[in-house]
Amino acid sequence: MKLQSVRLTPIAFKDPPLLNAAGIHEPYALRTIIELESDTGHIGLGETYGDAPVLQLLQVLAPLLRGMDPFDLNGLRRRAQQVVDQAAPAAAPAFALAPGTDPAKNVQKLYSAFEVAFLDMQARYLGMPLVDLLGGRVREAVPFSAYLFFKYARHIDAPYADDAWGEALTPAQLVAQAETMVSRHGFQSIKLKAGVLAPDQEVACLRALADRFPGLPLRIDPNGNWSLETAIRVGKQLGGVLQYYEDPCPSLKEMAALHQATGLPLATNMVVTDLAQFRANTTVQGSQIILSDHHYWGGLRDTQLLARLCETFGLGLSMHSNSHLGISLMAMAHVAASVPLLSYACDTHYPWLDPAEEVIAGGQLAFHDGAIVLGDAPGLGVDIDPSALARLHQQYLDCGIRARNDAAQMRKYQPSWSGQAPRF
Ligand code: GKR
Ligand code: MG
Repeated sequence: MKLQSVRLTPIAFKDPPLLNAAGIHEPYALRTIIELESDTGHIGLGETYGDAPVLQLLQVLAPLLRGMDPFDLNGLRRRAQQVVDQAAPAAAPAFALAPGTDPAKNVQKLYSAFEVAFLDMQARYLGMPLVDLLGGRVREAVPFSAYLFFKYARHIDAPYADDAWGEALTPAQLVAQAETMVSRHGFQSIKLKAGVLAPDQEVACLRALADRFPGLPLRIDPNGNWSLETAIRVGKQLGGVLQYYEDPCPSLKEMAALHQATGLPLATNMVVTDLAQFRANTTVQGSQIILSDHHYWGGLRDTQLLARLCETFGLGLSMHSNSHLGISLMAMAHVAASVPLLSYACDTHYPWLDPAEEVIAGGQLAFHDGAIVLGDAPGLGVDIDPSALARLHQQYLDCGIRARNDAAQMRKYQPSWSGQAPRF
């Protein structure tokens, strides 16, 4: 089997005004959709970042893949490395909250984007679900958590109608958001994206959630926006209700000091995002739970490797998320179903997706009791809806956004906004 065509389509989909430590989501989120086709008529799909710096590298790598055997993952890795080595030095990202914008991860990002599509094609060729190609399923259903955000009712500059979620800035509004999300999808744990309001207000929100959902595991993620002192104070207040405490402080050193001071299990998708940081963490123990993300950890097989390492070093494992569509969700679900160590329900932004903005045939995927249930369809188990892809590509061309920048977007509301962390 040989790769005959490699198509990249940048798309933009509507994204609600979700608040975070760096600022606020823009009216559109960007992704790149990858479609491979082989000389045997098999396809392979992938979904990754759509920001211009990543897209440019993907566009350089894509033609180098034509004629390749899709089983040659080492060949893919070599080519991804060459493309990054030969590229002009990457500029520092304007927006650094999400590890996906970090140019130091470019090889992993490029490799992962196509690795998923290569694996999808391999599995379709062999007529098996991707999870079975990855070694077989250790679970049929992959649990996800409700991912709550503080949010405004409307974007300052969206050319489309307000979303139905409304504003969420108070404990009552946040509880209402959680009720909708939990009753709609059956999630059995809740994560609050924090680092937005004053910490005491966020503590009040978490307490309101604990009162409304007794027994449901709760997490809070201020994305490194709290000083060590604040994180210790809040940790002592919330210790009893937290399943884990996610990235309260910005550095590994502070996370280690926080763990020492509170004994709380700390999770991260910010201070352990590659193997060098993983090694550093084993000596200082700044994080006890790694939130993996195949998009920047180097793909599905490297996620499996990370899971083995977490097992070896006695760490927990779960998954991080950014705004995404169904191809990414299925890639997450297939690899999560293949690793024995999946200690907690994974994060996903998927419930924030407007159903009309999905690119896969058949529309938005459904959660069953908060989980994605893997079927027996070959590969990732999803296909592209060509008309949705064309519409979302047109939206990309029209929207003018070329790289995510939540801080710049926030300056439209608050001109003096810096997005500097830690703010509290
Ligand atoms: O989408 O606003 C967001 C999140 O804050 C995202 O950018 C983070 O990368 O979800 C992520 C996290 O868990 O840190
Ligand atoms: Mg996080």
